[in-house]
Amino acid sequence: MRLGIIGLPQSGKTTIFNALTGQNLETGFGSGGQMDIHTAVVPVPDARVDFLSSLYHPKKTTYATVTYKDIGGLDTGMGEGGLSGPLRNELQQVDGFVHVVRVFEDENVPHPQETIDPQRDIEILDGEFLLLDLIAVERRQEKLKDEWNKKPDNRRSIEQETALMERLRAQLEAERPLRELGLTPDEIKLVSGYGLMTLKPMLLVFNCSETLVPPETLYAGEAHSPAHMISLQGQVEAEIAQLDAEDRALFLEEYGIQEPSASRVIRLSYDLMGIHSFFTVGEDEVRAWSLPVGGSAVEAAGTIHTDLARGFIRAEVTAYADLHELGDMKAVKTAGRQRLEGKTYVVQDGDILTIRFNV
Ligand SMILES: Nc1nc2c(ncn2[C@@H]2O[C@H](COP(=O)(O)OP(=O)(O)OP(=O)(O)O)[C@@H](O)[C@H]2O)c(=O)[nH]1
Ligand SMILES: [Mg+2]
Repeated sequence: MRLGIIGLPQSGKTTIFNALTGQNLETGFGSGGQMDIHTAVVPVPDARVDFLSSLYHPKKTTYATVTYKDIGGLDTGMGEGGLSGPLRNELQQVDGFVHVVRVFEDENVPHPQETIDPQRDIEILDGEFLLLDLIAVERRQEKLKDEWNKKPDNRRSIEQETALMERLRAQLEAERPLRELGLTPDEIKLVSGYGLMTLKPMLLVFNCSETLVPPETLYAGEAHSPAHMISLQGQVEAEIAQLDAEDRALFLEEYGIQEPSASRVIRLSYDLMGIHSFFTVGEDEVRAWSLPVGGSAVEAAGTIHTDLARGFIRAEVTAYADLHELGDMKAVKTAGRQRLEGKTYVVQDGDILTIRFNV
């Protein structure tokens, strides 16, 4: 899963990229309209993995991961559909967005709109994406008209897609993001080649100064749900991420912080993507794997190895909560809480799986 960190110039994207990834890229330079991209793979913090690891003492512990891309340079033409081709291309390739919105006041850091106004900034970027999508949908509609004349044999599928495009267009003209439409998997597949921006999930991250301001007071629009917003202190978080484990623990204790906001952002952005985790356990490795919500046991097996899907017989399934409650796998089995499931079983978040297979 790849998430693009985006936002207006000087909103703190690179600062928050550093906070999420533990990197130490220079901030404050200003990309000056140039495309400027950094990438890092980040483990998703998960207390369940920590517990499993303490239970099995494996040689290796592997967390689920997300990839963050700090995508700088979204300034020229913003709000006018004027993003450059290469930049648009980068944006189209990520699976979702982390939109960094500036809340912090600092007269040494210029704001492209001069004043601090989070709601306005969100609307500028949303407006840009709505416009890009509208252009893409209109272009596709033109193409479909052509095809109707050129390919009479395909008229059925052309008609279906034309109806879908009409729905998309109506939504965009009402200035609403496409992600709200709740398209079916088939419909999503149909439009997947068009790089539609507002179809991708988006997390709003409000970058505050010394005092945290709750998201609800910063954004009153309807295009984003409160569940997909979070406030943090970018600079403090970036500093925490530079500390080693021991110093970090001391720092958090001193300030009475349960966990860094960066960890919550990582988990939120993982959840936002419509994926969840199942686990495999053993002496060699305790590992979290990502699976789309609704994925089946055989799909989970295939995520581990294609052979496991090909030769799938049964999955031994234990709910994480049962293992956590009963303390070890033997007790789980004795209590009759381990199940054998077939290929079509819908894997639940936190399931511990052992695949029985034969190839
Ligand atoms: N006071 C304060 N300054 C911040 C905070 N976050 C970032 N800054 C400063 O704001 C400036 C811009 O931060 P960057 O992280 O470089 O912003 P950016 O969005 O990556 O900027 P571009 O890539 O140029 O668009 C830097 O000087 C940061 O030190 C914050 O939470 N508080
Ligand atoms: Mg930057």
